[in-house]
Amino acid sequence: MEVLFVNGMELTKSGNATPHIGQIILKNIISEKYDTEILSFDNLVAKGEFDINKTPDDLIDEMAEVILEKKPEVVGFYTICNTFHMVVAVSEVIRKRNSDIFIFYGGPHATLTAKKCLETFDFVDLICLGESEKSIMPLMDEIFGKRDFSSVPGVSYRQGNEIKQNPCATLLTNEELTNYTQYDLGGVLKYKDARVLLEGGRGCPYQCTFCSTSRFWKRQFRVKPVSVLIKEMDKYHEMYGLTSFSIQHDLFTANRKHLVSFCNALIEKNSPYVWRCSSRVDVLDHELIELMKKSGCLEIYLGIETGSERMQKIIKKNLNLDNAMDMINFMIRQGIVPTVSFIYGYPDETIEDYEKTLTMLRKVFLTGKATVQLHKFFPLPATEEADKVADRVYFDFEKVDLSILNRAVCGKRCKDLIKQNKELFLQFYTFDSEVRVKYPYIEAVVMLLGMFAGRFYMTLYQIMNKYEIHDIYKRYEDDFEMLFFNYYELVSQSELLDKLEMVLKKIVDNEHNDGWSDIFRFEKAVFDYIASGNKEVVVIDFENDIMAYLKYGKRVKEHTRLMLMREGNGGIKLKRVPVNVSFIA
Ligand code: B12
Ligand code: SF4
Repeated sequence: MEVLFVNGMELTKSGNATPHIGQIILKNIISEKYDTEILSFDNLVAKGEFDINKTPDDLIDEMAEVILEKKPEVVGFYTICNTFHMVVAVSEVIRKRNSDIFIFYGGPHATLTAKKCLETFDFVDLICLGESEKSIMPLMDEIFGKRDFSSVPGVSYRQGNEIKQNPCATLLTNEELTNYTQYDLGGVLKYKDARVLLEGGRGCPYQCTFCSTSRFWKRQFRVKPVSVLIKEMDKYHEMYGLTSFSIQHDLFTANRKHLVSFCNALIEKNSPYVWRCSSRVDVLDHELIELMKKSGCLEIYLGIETGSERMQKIIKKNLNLDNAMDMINFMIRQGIVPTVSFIYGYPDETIEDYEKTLTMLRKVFLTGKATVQLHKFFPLPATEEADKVADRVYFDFEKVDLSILNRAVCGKRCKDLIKQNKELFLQFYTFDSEVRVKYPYIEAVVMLLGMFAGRFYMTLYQIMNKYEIHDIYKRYEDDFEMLFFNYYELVSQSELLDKLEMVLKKIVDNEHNDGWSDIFRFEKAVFDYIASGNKEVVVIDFENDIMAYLKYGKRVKEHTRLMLMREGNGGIKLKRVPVNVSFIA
């Protein structure tokens, strides 16, 4: 094997098998000349072909072993903030085991930390900066040729004791992007119901202070021509029968004219496709949302980031929050599901700002039709927000954001790397602020809201309707702390859900005077019945009239008996029966 591209080093138990668009494009470019393969460890985990039940340090050796077994001459790693330590640790082992292998990096994290990375790790031979389509072939020709990189665009490399950085090639135009479509998503798409990751284009014209996208793509917004996008969708449909698309672009909706013609084209051809994308509320309006829905848009990811007008300005997101709520509500009325994402723990955030975020998050949750996310701010290298705290951060393994570091596979070697190289691993460092000290485990609450929104919506609705999120947090802080610390020790998703359910039950039992226990019991019974596949009739008694609650949202204290039964199509039916009727098994 000549070239091996490596990605997917999260190694979570659930296994994240999404194919990586960038590496597929690069592989396609060089495959005509070089024997090239892509290796995703997360994909192997998902397929049960890479066992992660080993000590974290053994996992590093094991990953290096899998790479070495393929006997590559060149190994290129995709780098992203959350797994950069794994990439570095694995690279070090590879170099020790076989010093002939050329090791190079690409992707956001290495691009944004290139100079420091090459200065620090002598086993990294070269870094490709940013967009790499125009660099990859000349680079390969030099690696397999004279190894004179001086004329390869957009690379940084070591020459003697000096770090050289070549100017980047011009970024791809909308039309040029068209040349880099990857129909065979690495052979991963086998299932008819799979969701295709379709590259919509690149670059976001905004410059939020916590985000690294603007630096990476140089704020140059590009979008693939409508005819090309539709052709790609048709091709996936033709090849695999696929109809569900996830359009990958930080801001697919930035160009109104393009978006309108994309939607109209789908409507005109009466397409069977459904699609999702990311957007900002301030580039949308009612008319556009209606059109998007009509053309098959099912979900829109919205980064609202903060519920405080003051913080909106500080992080340069500059959203009008009344308009944001209006757009969210309008999407819901149209039948589009918004995923609304917030961040807390920014350097300049006060308790007042933060509580405004929680209040807005609660408002969104109470719509009953949106997914909410809350992330802890982490300082991404080369961003404006990170600069504000770079001199007062410290590394505390227990305080790293749950969504950024998979602690279960971060062992001594990786921890040492992180501790010794603050600048390169700033994203795993933390700092104190009044909000971060007062609410250290708040993500666990939002996890509860997110993971249980479908299963226990009415129960959660009752709780959220009565209490502000920060009040609930304070009442059950110890339970949330336990959950947080156990998070990565839990063997499976179902174990995590069981623990979450226990916390929810505790809240419900403590507040039993409101009849919440009945609603909780009802939702649990329905879920368990569905999950069990049970075909027998099940009868359950309640202190309250659950049907009245379901119908009118009102609590009526009256002994009720409900019957759950399976329908012919596998669905379930719910029927109220007189309390004096009993069933003989
Ligand atoms: C789609 C996406 C996802 C998908 C991933 C789907 C997939 N497997 O590709 C999902 C939802 C799973 C995801 C998750 C996360 N993501 Co994300 N994601 C994106 C997004 C929006 C688009 C990526 C994309 O496909 N771009 C298009 C392709 C063509 O570009 P590319 O992958 O960068 O590849 C090009 C270059 O990087 C380079 N290249 C890539 N690989 C290599 C390898 C070599 C050897 C070389 C030489 C060059 C090279 O060449 C390619 C062509 O030009 C980007 C933002 C963005 N616009 O890039 C964020 C982004 C990459 N994600 C980010 C983050 C933080 C995450 C999470 C950590 C979030 C979280 N807290 O959970 C997780 C991590 C998951 C993981 N380990 O991969 C950050 C990374 C920041 C950083 N500095 O590292 C970004 C930049 C978003 C941001 N605004 O900050 N993400
Ligand atoms: S957060 Fe979103 S809008 Fe802001 S710069 Fe990043 S991608 Fe653009």
